[in-house]
Amino acid sequence: MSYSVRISKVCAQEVLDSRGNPTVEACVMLDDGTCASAIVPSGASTGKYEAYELRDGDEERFSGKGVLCACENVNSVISPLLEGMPLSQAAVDFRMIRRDGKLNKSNLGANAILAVSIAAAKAGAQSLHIPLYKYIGGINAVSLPVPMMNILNGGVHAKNSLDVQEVMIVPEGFDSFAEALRAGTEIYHTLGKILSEKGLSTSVGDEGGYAPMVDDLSAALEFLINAIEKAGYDTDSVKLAIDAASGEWYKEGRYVMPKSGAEYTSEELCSYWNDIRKKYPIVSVEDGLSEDDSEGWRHLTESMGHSSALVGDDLFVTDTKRLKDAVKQKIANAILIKPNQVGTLSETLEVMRLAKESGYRTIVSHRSGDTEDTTIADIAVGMNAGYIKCGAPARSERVAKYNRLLRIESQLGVAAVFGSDIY
Ligand code: 2PG
Ligand code: MG
Repeated sequence: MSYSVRISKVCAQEVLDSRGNPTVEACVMLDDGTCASAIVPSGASTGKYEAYELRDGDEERFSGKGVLCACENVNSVISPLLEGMPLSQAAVDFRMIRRDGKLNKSNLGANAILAVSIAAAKAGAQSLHIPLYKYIGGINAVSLPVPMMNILNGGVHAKNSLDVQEVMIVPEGFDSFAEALRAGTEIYHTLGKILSEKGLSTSVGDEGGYAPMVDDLSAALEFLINAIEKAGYDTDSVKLAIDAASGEWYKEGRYVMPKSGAEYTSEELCSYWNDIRKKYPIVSVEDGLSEDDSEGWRHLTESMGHSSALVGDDLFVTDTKRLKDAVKQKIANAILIKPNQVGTLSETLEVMRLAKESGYRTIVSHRSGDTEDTTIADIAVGMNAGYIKCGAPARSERVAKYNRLLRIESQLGVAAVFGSDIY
């Protein structure tokens, strides 16, 4: 889409994310007086093929995590590059990509580029007086994603005993997003009560899920099933999902779990996931194997692909080329979508289109370090993604996305459709 409005200025400033780490907020101004801003999130269990997050490395400020360089790149390189150009998302994004010149956007920083890319989309929507999801998806943007709610945290997101990073509930058997969110939230509160009755901690991890000292994954899953039932629901309508983030465990061809000390070969870990899948109502396993274990992924897809979503997060890093290769090799059947893994909105939408054409499910996702920015909710609706992953219904940066989806659902009214992969 191209408009007669032009970009008049772009600027950025350093703000904080939910872990208190600095991040980039960019603002795009148009010549019709529109001004819109966006803030980028930041991961902890980052995939090794992700786009480059530019940080200052000055140990005197925020232990080296400052982003003044990235902000300066917006103010003194990107702004002059875009000033005066007509607002067209693809043109804006590709001009920045070309100027950066590196595949991983390490010159300007993917954090600098993405903040501008998303702010440009918001400015476009605002200038046309339409919501962001409509700007992204036009008249097709009607479907609300099923929330995958990470209510029990482990891995590098929590200081507890659980090696698996996320244990989620998936309330999919409901008529609306609002009903699904209500169920998920009631289950979350019930889980809190169960844990505290057992004398376990109800303090939370980075994504708002509880982080108790549980024995292992089976114990965590049992807690969730108990909470689902005690809250008055059942496992026909509320399923389970996990994000193993197993790339964190992969050392010289073996999986070594840092907390429990357990060790697996790729084949053993595959069998473990298959066993867990048989015992529990699990519909999705994310990063069950490392991004560097393609042989293992092939094996996992053959053995489990018919019965579960096998989601590639670190495996794909929201990259079209990596997804294309996987489609050819028949690896995984679902992709996690994180705009900051690739660095522009245009590339994010491109990989989502490819996923849909290739029959892969799409799950739009937050990062463990996130902010009040709710763009991923609009991307999920705009692209009719089957699912969204944005943590527990606790901590404002997570709840902001859920609240945005509630508002979108009300706005769509009878046109709203809830459910996975309808289109
Ligand atoms: C993940 C994400 C979000 P991080 O692994 O899926 O839950 O974590 O942002 O730390 O990569
Ligand atoms: Mg993940």
